[in-house]
Amino acid sequence: MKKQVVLYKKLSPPLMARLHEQAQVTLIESLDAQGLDTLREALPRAHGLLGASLKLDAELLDLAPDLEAIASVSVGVDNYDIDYLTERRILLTNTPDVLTETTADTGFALILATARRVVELANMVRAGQWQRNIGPAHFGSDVHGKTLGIIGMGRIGEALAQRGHFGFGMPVIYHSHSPKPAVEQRFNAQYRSLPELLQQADFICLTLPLTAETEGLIGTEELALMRPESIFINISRGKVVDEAALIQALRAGQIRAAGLDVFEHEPLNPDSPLLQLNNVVATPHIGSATHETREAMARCAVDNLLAALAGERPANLVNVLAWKV
Ligand code: 8YV
Repeated sequence: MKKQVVLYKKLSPPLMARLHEQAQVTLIESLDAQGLDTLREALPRAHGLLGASLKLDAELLDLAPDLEAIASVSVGVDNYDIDYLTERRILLTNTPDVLTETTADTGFALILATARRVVELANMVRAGQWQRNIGPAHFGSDVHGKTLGIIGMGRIGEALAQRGHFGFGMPVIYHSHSPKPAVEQRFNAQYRSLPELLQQADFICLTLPLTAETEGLIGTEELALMRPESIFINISRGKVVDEAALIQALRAGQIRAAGLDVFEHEPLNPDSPLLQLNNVVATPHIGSATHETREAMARCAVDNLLAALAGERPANLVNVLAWKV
């Protein structure tokens, strides 16, 4: 008897075919109100779930008494109640590694776009306002040789350090749970306390997960430590930052600019004050959003789910305590 799998994210035809071979598949086409109703109707028979960007809490998962595994098409797992899942012995898997390089590329895209005012000046050209040679009023800031500060030295932080060190000759400083000797050796990176990093870095990049510990990590006090010429980059989660404090700091010129791929609430409200600021580059959570990487993530999630449903330990198990001993 095939296990019942509920998908709330569309997969490519090859991956759909692979799943259909191994499981009875229900696809939730979209996560609008109707889609969520369909999901609720499907949960009572579900053994496996696969998708992303949906808060799967106890209220929803209590509807799934036979659920064995959830395969998230993401590296971040802040939208899951991990203690609840572990208590119920529901395996949660994610897709690290396959998205590391692409997400670090996004981080550097924001560093360059924000420092060199690419979006603002490209829009000026598009609006037909390029009337004479560019002068100081339109100058940006150099990236090469500037100090790259990385908060959260995991896989993505390391990939960002690699780009800064080898690609742009940037001295790398970092703050993390604990010192990372291998990173220090590879990239000549130096550990700093959070206040020291905020005071010393020219580019301050958030690459850490959203947890109870990191929520609101960057607030008014932390922003006040940054220098007026510093640039703030967030490719982690929006709620790691007090967004109202960031807006205030940008408006007051406490920092030069911000490159943001994530926000407290997504999609970002079109009326957000962030979008009224020329020194903000805002992208719609495109961290891992390339054809190649999203396919690799989905493939990884399918591998994880099929392994879990077959009673095998999946490669990317998040809540290891849920694994039967
Ligand atoms: C996407 C991400 O939001 O992996 C994550 O944690 O934030 C991004 O890759 C996610 O993969 C949704 O598809």
